[in-house]
Amino acid sequence: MYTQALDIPDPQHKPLEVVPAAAGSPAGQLQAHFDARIDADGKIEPRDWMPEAYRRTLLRQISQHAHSEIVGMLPEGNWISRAPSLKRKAILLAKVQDEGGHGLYLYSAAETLGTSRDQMVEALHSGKAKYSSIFNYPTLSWADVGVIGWLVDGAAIMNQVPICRCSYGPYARAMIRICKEESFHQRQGFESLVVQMKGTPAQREMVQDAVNRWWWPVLAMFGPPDADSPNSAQGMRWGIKRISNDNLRQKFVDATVPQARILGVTPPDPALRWNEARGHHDYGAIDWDEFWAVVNGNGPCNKERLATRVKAHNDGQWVRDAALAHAQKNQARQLKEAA
Ligand code: FAQ
Repeated sequence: MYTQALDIPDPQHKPLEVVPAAAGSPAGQLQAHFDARIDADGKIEPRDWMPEAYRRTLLRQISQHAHSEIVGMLPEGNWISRAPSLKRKAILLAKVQDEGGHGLYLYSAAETLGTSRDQMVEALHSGKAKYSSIFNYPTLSWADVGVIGWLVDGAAIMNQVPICRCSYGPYARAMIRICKEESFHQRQGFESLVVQMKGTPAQREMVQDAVNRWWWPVLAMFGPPDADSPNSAQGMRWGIKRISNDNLRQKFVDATVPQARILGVTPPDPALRWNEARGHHDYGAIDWDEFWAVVNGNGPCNKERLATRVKAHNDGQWVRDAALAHAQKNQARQLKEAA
């Protein structure tokens, strides 16, 4: 349903404004080399010189992204033991496991920028690091699991396909596999909803109720409007961000409205209509006060999500200790054999 074909160039994307190198200075030459590579749409690799601000921006975005995948396991994870059939349970288990895998690829990509997994996990657990607002909303019914696949994974793919062309090699390569898996996730969510919509009136109502609750938080997931997005301009000049928050949101609405029609659900937005002149759907105002409240830790489930993550991490300490002891034993044995 969603493919790499979604990744059309953003007409507002401006090429990097090359900072002139201070003639002959080694720092200037490094900067000029970096700028030229970005300008030529080349890749920056971990051992390449990069400006400190580029490294910090990537670290911020990739670690936030990794945390989102890990915290994102929780809302759907709540339904693994309550899935309505063995088939749905197996699918959900695999999906949640995939999200864990995405978090791990992304932590690995972030580690290439010179930070440790422990530092990133500590930032998440202490509440310093951000993760996606969307995972602070509750999953109240089984229909929520389908709607997360359809809408949340759908929004995630829309945002992430352009990151496959990110200028930082390890992030771009991680995203290729992640997007393939997210595409499967989105389809399974849609398929689950198709089945529910063919069910009883109560099942159809349950799906509509889930759509009503998730629609607006999903639109907010793309981030603040371009005019209020402090990181966008630089991120786009560096080739980290390829399409702006508002343009991605618009692409998502345009792609999703026909899917809603096929399903037989109505997005909860009276202002939603096709605008022939613009060639896009118009949509109503997003509640940005709610978005910032959630981002700043005051959403419906922020405290519960963090507490669950911290507990899972602490409960797993014995596994990390055992793995470390095993590795140390193996290393000692190998040294002895080599001696
Ligand atoms: N939630 O200046 P911008 C998924 C923050 S993965 C929380 O526009 P930027 C898979 C932003 O960090 C979902 N905070 O920032 C899945 C910044 O704060 P900072 C995650 C948000 O970086 C599916 C401030 O607002 N995806 O769903 C949010 O240029 C199903 C100003 O914003 C990614 O992370 C938000 N929604 O653009 C898993 C993709 N939006 O750091 C399980 C990669 C903005 O300055 C089940 N990330 N903020 O303190 C990106 O593409 C970008 O980082 C954006 C934000 C677009 C999220």
